[in-house]
Amino acid sequence: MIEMSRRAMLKSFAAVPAAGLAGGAVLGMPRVARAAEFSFRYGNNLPMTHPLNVRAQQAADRIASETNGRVEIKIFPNNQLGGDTDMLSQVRSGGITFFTPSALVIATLVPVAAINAVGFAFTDYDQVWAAMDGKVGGHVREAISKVGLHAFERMWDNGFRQMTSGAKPIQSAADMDGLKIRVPVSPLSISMFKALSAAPASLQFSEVYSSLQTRIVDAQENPLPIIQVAKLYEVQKHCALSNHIWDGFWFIANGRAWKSLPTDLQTIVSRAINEAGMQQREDIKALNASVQADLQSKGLSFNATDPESFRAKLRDAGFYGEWKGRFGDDAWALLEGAVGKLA
Ligand code: X2X
Repeated sequence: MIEMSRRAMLKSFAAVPAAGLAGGAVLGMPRVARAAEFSFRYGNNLPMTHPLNVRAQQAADRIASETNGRVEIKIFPNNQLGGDTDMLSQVRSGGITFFTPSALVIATLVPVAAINAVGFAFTDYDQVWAAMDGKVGGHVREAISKVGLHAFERMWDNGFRQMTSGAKPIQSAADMDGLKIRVPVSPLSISMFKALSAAPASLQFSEVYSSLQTRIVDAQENPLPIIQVAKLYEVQKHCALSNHIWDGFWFIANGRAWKSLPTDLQTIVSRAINEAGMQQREDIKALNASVQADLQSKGLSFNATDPESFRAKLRDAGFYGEWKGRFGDDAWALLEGAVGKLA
């Protein structure tokens, strides 16, 4: 019920032309700022404090200034417009113009987008950015364009995902047995955690804190900066440094809205968003150096894991073979070209 009425409201918003919202100067009234020619809404699932939103806001300010106010981007952070699944359908319909889904999430629409999230594929950031700024990323962007969305060139960093739990620490693959763990709404995540004998549950990010608090699940997995900004240390005790998936956000735009922008404005918007993405990567890199100490001081206890036990279990369960088949030989060859032989 609530979902329905919210959607109806969003639709009616989207139908109002930008010029209709601001109103011109009325005789005898103070001058009202001129309405932007292109007024865009950008939704995402993270709090304003995450580097993604800090840098996106700077990009929006830069775009407003470099276009002399012709392009305005308003950010709706923190799932204000609904969860990832809602925002993905809104960006397709044009209800919102921009969205930054994780690769795991956009993969529900563009399956090959999950290729960077194959378990234990990447060992470090040099490998990650060479692949995502190179052929692997190019292949994914091409697939995204086929569903009517525009993906900007530079992917933004979410990070290497780590596992947190409440009851007991996770040290090796054996500890995954039957573990109720929240994962994003993504077929690859479900497949991977099932292959590890866990009991994964797909939940929107907006549900993670409360599902841990009410013990619907006992564990979750996310990069440390997310665990920090979403305060997941308040509802989790242990953190296993598993580095099991590298995850990033694609900055995407509704294809029709993007094409409606004159090329000079497209150039300004692309440059601002891509450069903000590069700075956001540096922010996460800097955070990665300090975030563990901060989380420890807030009561989360950390342990290392035995990565080979996880890889062996995934191999034995046929995980790599299955996903090679699902992504296709071409995409898989690009991934293996970046990280070495996997299956
Ligand atoms: O939902 C998550 O776990 C998050 C925030 O990492 C994603 O966007 C996939």
